[in-house]
Amino acid sequence: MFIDSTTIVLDGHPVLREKAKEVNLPLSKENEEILMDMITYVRNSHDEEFCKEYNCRASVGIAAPQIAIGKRMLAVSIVDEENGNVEFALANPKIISNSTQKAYLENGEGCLSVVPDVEGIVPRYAKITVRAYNLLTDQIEDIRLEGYPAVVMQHEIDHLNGILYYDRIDKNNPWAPIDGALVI
Ligand code: K1U
Ligand code: NI
Repeated sequence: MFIDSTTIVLDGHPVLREKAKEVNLPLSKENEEILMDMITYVRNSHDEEFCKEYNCRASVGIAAPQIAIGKRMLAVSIVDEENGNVEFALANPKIISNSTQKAYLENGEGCLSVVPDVEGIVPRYAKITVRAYNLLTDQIEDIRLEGYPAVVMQHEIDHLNGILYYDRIDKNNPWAPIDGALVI
């Protein structure tokens, strides 16, 4: 399936509020293809020409419910020249541990399925360990993440649980800083 902006469902679509279902491992050919198409979309979205042609928004991740597929699969591709690129194509990801310290992006988050952006601080864990099958390595891995990649991963895992980032914003005080949190 070729994914472009027309494939992505927007807030209001019921699949975005459902709990996605675990997939069988090893992945079926069909699920392997969906997950490869998801990581390809995120990689492509870093390319200005691609985004112009397919009217897409640059992104660092996508979760299967965003393409109306209620399965526990997500893709992340973060280009970081200083610390190296971070890429995952995961099935059945589960946060198995987290720091007590919180973290948040100082300018808030965005989402391909939420237009326009909702402003405010989105509290996340500063560090997490995720256990998942990674299609890019063909292995079940324990993945330790901190800072920005940890925030992105939590945003994508939220999609698998029917949660959108604005659910986590304090409605009464959207920009209230969080004591002791890592500000990214
Ligand atoms: O899941 C999604 O809707 C994609 C979303 C992921 C995300 C954004 C912000 C914080 C956590 C997770 C996006 O990628 S929105 C676009 C974006 O953040 C971005 C795009 C290009 C370069 C850098 C960031
Ligand atoms: Ni999102």
